[in-house]
Parts: sequence; structure tokens; C-alpha cells
Amino acid sequence: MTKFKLNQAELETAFQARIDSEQKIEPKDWMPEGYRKNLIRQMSQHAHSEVIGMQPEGNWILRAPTLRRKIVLLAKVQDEGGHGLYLYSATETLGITREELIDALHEGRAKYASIFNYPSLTWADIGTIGWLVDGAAIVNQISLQRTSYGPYARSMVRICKEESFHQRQGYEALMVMAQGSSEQKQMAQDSLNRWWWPVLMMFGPHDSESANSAKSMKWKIKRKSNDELRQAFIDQTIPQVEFLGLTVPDPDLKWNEARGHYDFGEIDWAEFERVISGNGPCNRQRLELHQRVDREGQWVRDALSAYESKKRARKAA
Ligand code: BYC
Repeated sequence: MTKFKLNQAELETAFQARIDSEQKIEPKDWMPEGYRKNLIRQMSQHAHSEVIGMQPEGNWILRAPTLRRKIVLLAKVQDEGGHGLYLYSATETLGITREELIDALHEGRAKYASIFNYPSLTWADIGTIGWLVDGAAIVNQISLQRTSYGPYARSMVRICKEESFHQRQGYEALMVMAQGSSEQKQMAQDSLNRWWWPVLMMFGPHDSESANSAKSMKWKIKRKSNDELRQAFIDQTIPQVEFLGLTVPDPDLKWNEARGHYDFGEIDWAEFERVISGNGPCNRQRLELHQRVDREGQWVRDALSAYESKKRARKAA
């Protein structure tokens, strides 16, 4: 039988045909270099976000108001660490090591979600993070369950289940405060005021400004656009805000009957740019803690690899 070798253009056409017919791409399949690089970028930034995202909540584990709240928060923060681990493992299937990914984070070559550069100042912020930050993450990640790369899509299924528990525990914590004393209600409102706009920034720049979207949509890495997801999040969240008896800090927010969606005000994109380029309120602190913990854990990784090489040497002997 004659074997034909496909040239680059034919390989790309066959690859796109697989994407268009909704087949998942798996680690050993041929893929264009741009697809691989773009996935490494997005997936590793997603993994970094999960791990750096443990910091604002970790800040409150020792100060949770009751034992029940503390247990729930501890479990949630551990889940986020787990999400980071699935996502690093899924990224490694693209032929890059965990060490390279972490170096890129530490050297400022890889980003993580802008939202985690804001401080968690009060207990109400823990409710708000669960409700809104995890809520926004779910809206985005539900669509990523259908992403074209198999390991990424499968990791999203489990992550979404856990995020859904996170969202509910946050909303429940905030509901208790919103129905509590006037000071507690004020604390909940103040928290919503500070987090609302940064949460809307989680979905990224407008579609017209989104450098990666065209490629990512063509390859079905992204299934919905930044603006579509942001709108879906606002539409589903406003009734929840109203149920709590709170208000969002946006004078332009109003229901648009003709569009069937809420209209809303313009995001402060200058603030977004500042935060994603390293100059947000907590960027330095977040990265320094990650670097310190990484240095302090080096001996554990050294011990593990020394043990592994000893085992291998013994087996070979
Ligand atoms: N923050 O071309 P664009 C969680 C960057 S964690 C920072 O539209 P793309 C949780 C973007 O990277 C869940 N950077 O990008 C954890 C790009 O720069 P580069 C986090 C942002 O990729 C703990 C540039 O701006 N979820 O739930 O097409 C506790 C232009 O943007 C942001 C994910 O990571 C941002 N918000 O679309 C609690 C979801 N937005 O890379 C909760 C996975 C944009 O070219 N990621 N940039 O240097 C995605 O879905 C997409 O990457 C995005 C951006 C929608 C975020």
C-alpha cells in the first residue's frame, strides 16, 4: 500500500475540518504550532489564576466568623488549588513543563486573572468572591467545556461542578449579611461596590480589542466571545442582586426591552490595562508570595526527584 505524506497546508485543512466537525483534538494528534502556543497561553494563565486566586480568600481562613464558615472556606480554597493542578497537568500534555510555566509567571511573561490583584478587605468580600468571581468564572468555563482541546474540555467539566458549589456558598454567605444588621448590610453593599467593575473586567477586553479572539474562535478554543459572556453574566446576576436588596454601582444599568438584555456603563479600561500590566493594587504582593512559597518548597521537589532517581537506579542495577 502506498503511504501519502500530507504537506503543511493539507495538514492544516484536515485539522480545521476536524475542528469544524466538533471532533476533540487530543495530545498526540497533529496540530498547528499556533494552536498549541495559543492553548498553552490560555490554559497556563487559567492555571495560574486558580492558584494565585487562592490568596485573597486564604487571607480570611484564620478569621472566618464561625467554624462552619471556616470549614467551607478551607474546602473551597483547596478546590482552587486542585483546579490549578488539573490545568497544569492538562497544559503539560502540550509538551511544556510545569517549571517552564511557573518561570513564565514569575518573570511576568504569563498573566493571571486581573481580579486577583484586588484586596479582600472584609468578610463580606469572601461572600462576594464566591458569588461574583466564581459566578463569572462559571459563565466562562461552561462555554469552555466545549473547547476543542480534549484535556482542557474534560478538566472544565469537573471544575464547573465545584465552581457551582463555590458560587452558592458565596451567595448564601452574602444573603445572611444582606438580611442581617444594618452594618452587615452596609458591609455587603460596600463589597459589591468594590468588586462589581473588576468582576466585569474578568471577561477581557471588548471583542473589537481582543487580540486572540479571532484565532481562538476559528479553532474553537473559545466558544463564546468576551462581550457575549459578559452580557450573559450581567443578565443572570442582576436578579440575584435585586433579591439581596443591594444595588450595583452603575447608574447606566437598565433593562433594555428591545434587546432583551441589560444595558450597562463603560468599564474603566485604563484601570484594566494597569492591572494586567502589573500595576494593580496587589500585583506585587501576589507574585512575591507565590515566588517565596515556590522557593521554600524547592527542597520537597528536590527530595522527590532524588528519591525517584534512586529508585530508577536500583531498578536498573
Ligand atoms: N485578566 O485577546 P484577549 C477562578 C489578557 S480562576 C488578565 O481577549 P483571550 C477562581 C489576555 O490574556 C478562573 N488578563 O484574550 C480562582 C491577553 O493577553 P496575552 C479564571 C486578561 O485569551 C480562585 C490580553 O488581555 N478563568 O475562577 O482571548 C478563586 C487580550 O485579551 C484578562 C480563566 O482563566 C483578565 N481578566 O480572552 C476564585 C478563563 N482578560 O495572553 C475563583 C480562561 C484578558 O495575549 N481564559 N486578558 O498576553 C479565558 O477564557 C480567556 O483567556 C479570557 C481572555 C476570556 C480571560
